[in-house]
Amino acid sequence: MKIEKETLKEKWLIFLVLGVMLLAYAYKGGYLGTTFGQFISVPARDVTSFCSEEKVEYIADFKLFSHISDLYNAEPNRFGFSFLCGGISGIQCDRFCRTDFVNLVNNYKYSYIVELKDDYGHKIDVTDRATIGAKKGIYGMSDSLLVYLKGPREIFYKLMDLGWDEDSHLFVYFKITFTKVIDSDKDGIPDDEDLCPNEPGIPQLNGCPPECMMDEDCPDIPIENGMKIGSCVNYECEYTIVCDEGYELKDGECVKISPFTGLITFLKTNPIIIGLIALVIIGIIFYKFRGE
Ligand SMILES: [Ca+2]
Repeated sequence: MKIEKETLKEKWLIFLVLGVMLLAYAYKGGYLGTTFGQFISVPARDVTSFCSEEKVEYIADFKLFSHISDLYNAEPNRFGFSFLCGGISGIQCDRFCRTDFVNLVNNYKYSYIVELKDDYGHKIDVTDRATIGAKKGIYGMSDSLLVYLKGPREIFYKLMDLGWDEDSHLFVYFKITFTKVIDSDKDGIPDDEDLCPNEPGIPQLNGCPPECMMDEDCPDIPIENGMKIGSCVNYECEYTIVCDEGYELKDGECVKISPFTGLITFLKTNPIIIGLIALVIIGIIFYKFRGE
């Protein structure tokens, strides 16, 4: 019984420590102020945000705690920045537009630029090495937007090559713009990629509506002495005219086949036979002249 009571005490202690940590976090307004691993939390005061339903933008321009040489020596294999939106006081969420970062990353289009700078205003653009991600916290707490830099060791080599002062502080500037994907006709193809933004369509036609999806969508049409047979080719109806028996297609119409038509067609398509007949005729003429 005695042991159980002591365990209970320790549990309370854990809750107390957690409570103090959470309060400290809430008080600081989304600023954890430490680096854990090679992840650096951006102080909330250093992030400005612009929010509307169509567009959400975050801009941060802040000084890292480390000197360039510290980060260089740390040999980080992953390095990034995050800013957090805490759910305790709500203050942090107000600052970041009460936005769900995971929803933003998954459902909005985004573009960003990331730059590293030193005390003297030298800067390099590392946008092509940056990746954006989002993490959902527990019960809306510590939801974070993450900016990763890939291959940071190479980046720091590059800084040294550029003659940056090892004792200089490292600054980071980033600007992330999320733009809502607007799909007016709700066909799954966003307006800016949709050739027919106000008519529901299909991806194969860049968002334009298809004329047909299968042959049944292109019914056959009876015409005089024949039939227009419809078939669906590349989402458009194509028609072939088939004439009734005894009729042939001429200038888009079915006309009666003349008695000689068959013979002429036969001769046209069999040049060898024409050649043989010609030879026979020539032969007969020669034979006749020879006799005279
Ligand atoms: Ca659309």
